[in-house]
Amino acid sequence: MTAAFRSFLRTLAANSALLRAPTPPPLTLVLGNESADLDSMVSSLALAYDLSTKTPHPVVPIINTPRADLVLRPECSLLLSHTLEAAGASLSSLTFIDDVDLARHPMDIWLVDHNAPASRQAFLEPYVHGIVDHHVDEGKCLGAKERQIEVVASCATLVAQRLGPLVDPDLAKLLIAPILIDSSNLNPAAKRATPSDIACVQWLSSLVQWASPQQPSTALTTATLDVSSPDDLYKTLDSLKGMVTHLSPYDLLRKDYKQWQVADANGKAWALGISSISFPLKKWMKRDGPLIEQAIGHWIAHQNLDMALVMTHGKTKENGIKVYGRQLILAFSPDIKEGQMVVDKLVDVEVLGLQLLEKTSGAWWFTQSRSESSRKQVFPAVKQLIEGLDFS
Ligand SMILES: [Mn+2]
Repeated sequence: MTAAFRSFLRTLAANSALLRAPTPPPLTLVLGNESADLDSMVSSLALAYDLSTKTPHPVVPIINTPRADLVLRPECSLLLSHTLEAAGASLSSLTFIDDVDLARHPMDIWLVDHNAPASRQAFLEPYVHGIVDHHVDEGKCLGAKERQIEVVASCATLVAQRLGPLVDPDLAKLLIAPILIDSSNLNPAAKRATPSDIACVQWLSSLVQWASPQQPSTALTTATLDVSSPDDLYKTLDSLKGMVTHLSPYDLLRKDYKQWQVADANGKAWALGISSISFPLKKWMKRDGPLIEQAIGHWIAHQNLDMALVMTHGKTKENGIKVYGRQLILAFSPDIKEGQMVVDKLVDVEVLGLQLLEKTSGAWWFTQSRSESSRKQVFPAVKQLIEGLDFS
């Protein structure tokens, strides 16, 4: 069994090269979402393996972010290199979005960890053959032969269930990682893990070949995944994921980012971008102060956004106790004159529970009292708000 997943990993580089051939043969592409977090990367790799056992032609997982951005996600590069190197492959075997021109030869596509192509990939919609996702259904790609959309903490849970008996120790370790990360280690207080995620972690954990606990623990600078328990795996990856203090405000904005086009009641398309940043606002403000607002302005200009939401989260000390909290910064393109009206509607959105901290010249700064609401809940709410906007 072990050999099957490992041999799949060893075919990745050659199959990726087929994509760039002058006349590529029939291929199936498995596309993760453009935030390219651990869940998306693992899910596209594992679903590609699952599909490869059911179709005669090559299946290529595609990481939906430029290759250079992998350094912004050290937890992803550690887990992927650990998995690939065990099989005799490497990170260079993977295909990133800037390695291919999807518009050149559109092919059979599976979307994983999202259910509507990113706005700049909207041309792919007619080619979407299947969907495996855990976000709110955006009602796109209705022609797909298979649409599996279930609300669980991690899309990797759904992919693991599909794989079933195909899961070997390597795959189990790969798949359990995003489920632990997305559910805050199955912490009930985080209100993420569903019974499916919990059952899946139990099952996968029993398959992983954990290292013996006697091994000395290593410092973070030489983070290793030869860990002895799911707790250790979670802690190692989570600390890497939380290592954001070396990133500039601009890199923080692009590290975990998604963008959409949403039409308002008059048919005007709004370009909406949402950055998710694991850095509590208080600490970030202390570090970067006015540079934050400046970076958001540059990001809006660079991405051509009408509206930017910057969601920050993390633990801060309140009266000596560490408390998890979320905050939100909202900013608009200078061309948008209706900003204050949008803000007035946004503070009424229940799923957010916003309280205004401050209004500066270019942004509104809030605490988000509904700290369980991540981008997965916030985007549909903001989408609905924009769809209802009528400034005529
Ligand atoms: Mn996900």
